[in-house]
Amino acid sequence: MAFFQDPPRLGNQYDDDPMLADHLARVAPEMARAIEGELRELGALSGGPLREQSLAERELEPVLTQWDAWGNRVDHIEVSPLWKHAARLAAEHGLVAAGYEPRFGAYARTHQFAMVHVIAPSLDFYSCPLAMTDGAARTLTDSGVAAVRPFVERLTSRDPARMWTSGQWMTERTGGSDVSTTETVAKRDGDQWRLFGTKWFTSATTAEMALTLARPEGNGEGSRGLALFLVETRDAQGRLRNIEVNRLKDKLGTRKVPTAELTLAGTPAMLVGEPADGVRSITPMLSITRTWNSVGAVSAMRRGLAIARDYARRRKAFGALLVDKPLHVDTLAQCEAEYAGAFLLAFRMVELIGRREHGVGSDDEERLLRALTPIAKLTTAKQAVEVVQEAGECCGGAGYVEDTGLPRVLADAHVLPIWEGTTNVLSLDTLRALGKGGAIEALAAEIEAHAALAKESSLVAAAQTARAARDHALAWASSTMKDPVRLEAGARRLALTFGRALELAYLVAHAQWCLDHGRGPRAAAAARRFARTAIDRIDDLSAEDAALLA
Ligand code: MFK
Repeated sequence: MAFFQDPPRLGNQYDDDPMLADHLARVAPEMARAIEGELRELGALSGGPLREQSLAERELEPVLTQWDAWGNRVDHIEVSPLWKHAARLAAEHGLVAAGYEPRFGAYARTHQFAMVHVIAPSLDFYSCPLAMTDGAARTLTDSGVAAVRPFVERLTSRDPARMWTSGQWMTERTGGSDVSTTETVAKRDGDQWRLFGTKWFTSATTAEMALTLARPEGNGEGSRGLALFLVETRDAQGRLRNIEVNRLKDKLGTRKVPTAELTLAGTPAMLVGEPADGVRSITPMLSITRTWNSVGAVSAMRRGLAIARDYARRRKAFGALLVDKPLHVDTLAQCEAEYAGAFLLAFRMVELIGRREHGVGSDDEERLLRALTPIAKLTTAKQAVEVVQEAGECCGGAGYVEDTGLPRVLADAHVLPIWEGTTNVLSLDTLRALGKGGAIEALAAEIEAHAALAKESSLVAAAQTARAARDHALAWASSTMKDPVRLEAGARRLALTFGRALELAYLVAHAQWCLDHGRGPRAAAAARRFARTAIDRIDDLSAEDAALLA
């Protein structure tokens, strides 16, 4: 009888992994009980029909039709059936709205992102437009401009017929990182403005609106001369409003996301706030999308591990199941520990956003959150690429064959360290955040507060490792403060050290709680394993490093 490998299968993506349930039970037990049914429902969809639909539609990518048969410019983008389904599901389950609803008070964001964590890996990256929609809702709300309220109501609606999504058009040919060089010009036209320019990376171009930056005519150079604008993409007849879609990007991953190059040829736009300081005005968008990126990284790791773990229980080699092979166990255990640490870092950030948005966060928490956002984004994105790569490798050659669906998980994960700010840009943003008074102290205290919760001896030892990495980072930062070249060169290592020290401290606290509450030894094993990996990444640029580039 010829051998055929049993393919990996997914179960309920909520029940399958204790991490989310344990976390919710620890931080918000009442809410955990209230939303369990909803999460289980999403978990069944995520592990079952949605995943099957995603696999079945693997080759259905967005199609841009620029002209109709009669020579009219139409620029219609047809997205996949799963994307249309995802739009309805996102509205009905409140994947954006839940973050703005009063039901769970300061835990509204935890509720929202718990759902996102469970469902996102089966939505073919529909999380991209949802992230920007959430970011736009936050940015417009924070602007305090009354005229934008109807748009916020649309973005946070649970009615699929009313809910809008928003794009974020920031990147131009001059760059996605240095936004200050934006070339798009805004000209006054009566009561409104018109935008002229090219947007080079506009994801989810099918959105009904977008937030964008442009330079009002006569403004000076640099980011202070930019302003924030809201664009409604279509008129009442559904025609694009002086927007041309030049091309869809041919990307490595996120191929279901219609990412386009656009020309704005007199596009009507509403100024949001003052006609200047647009970068500062759009920063709430950046903070929210970076949070989505972190949760997306964690849920991508979870999906990779769910597949690899199931495969290890089905695949026999050299006379035994992979799950019984010590080297395979060693590989997967490391991935599980990375996932657990990343999960707690991302969801702590989520918790702090909820506290801030409900007015219960302290000033120290505010400073902490500002620093945690770039640190969590850059740390979890790098972890996701590594873990998802290992998970694919755990499936051998099958992990490299497109119609298993496995390479897609890896290709998609590669966007995480790039999208919404690269690792280096976020490392520099970490320096910017830590440069504000009290931020570094708030970060150090956060690590201490969680490390101090350890009681079990091996967790106490793990907590010491987190403290030692933190103290080395603090000492390096203080000795480097007056040396901008050294500081910049070490910024990534500093951010990663803080990121990993935070993850370890959170793991220790979570593991102790799990031991105390009969939730098993799994989290403690993750904490101990994580403590044995490189937490402290502090090092200096050497004089000979530049020679490597010569
Ligand atoms: C899913 C499908 C994906 C498809 C493929 C996608 C591929 C990639 C496509 C992309 O291009 S994504 C890229 C998106 N772009 C970014 O995320 C921007 C990255 N760059 C940065 O984040 C820069 O740090 C930044 C543009 C913000 C630098 O701008 P500036 O103007 O040089 O910074 P400046 O002058 O330091 O900051 C201006 C103000 O904003 C300051 O406030 P004040 O005026 O009150 O002093 C800053 O403190 C504030 N600020 C800057 N960053 C902040 C912030 N405030 C809060 N949080 C932040 N992160």
